[in-house]
Amino acid sequence: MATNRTFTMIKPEAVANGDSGNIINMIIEAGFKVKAMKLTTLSKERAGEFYEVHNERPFYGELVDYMSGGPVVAMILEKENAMADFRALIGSTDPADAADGTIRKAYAKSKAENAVHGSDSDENAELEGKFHFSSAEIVG
Ligand code: 3AN
Repeated sequence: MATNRTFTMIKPEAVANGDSGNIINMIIEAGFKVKAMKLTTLSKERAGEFYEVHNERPFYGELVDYMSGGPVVAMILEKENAMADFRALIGSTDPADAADGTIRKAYAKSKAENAVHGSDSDENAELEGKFHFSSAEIVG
């Protein structure tokens, strides 16, 4: 059964470019409620742990360096069908393929610097949310 929560991070280049406010606005206008949010910088170790599933991929080292290179905005979001609807809102990994109206179409620079992360399954949404937030940091 689909859960109603997902997890996102606004990535370092989008935070550095001052795009966080506009991205959060797109998320809220799409009907998501913010249940937890923090501005935080991942250490290399924590970024490596977060992206452990990609550790065999050629871009893993680059991804870890990039994601630990500046602050990110981490959020738990709530909406019916949250994970799938959020993946639709962010658009394709490569911004060149992202549809009009998506966050990546508007703000991503490249496949690596692609503005936002969105969990790719309900199970990962739960794990990733817990990776960043204690239960006391999540509003009811
Ligand atoms: P998505 O973020 O759309 O779920 P994944 O899971 O394939 O895409 O990739 C995870 C992250 O790895 C992406 N958000 C992106 O930052 C990075 N990435 C993916 N493909 C590449 C690539 N070809 N070169 C560099 N970084 C990449």
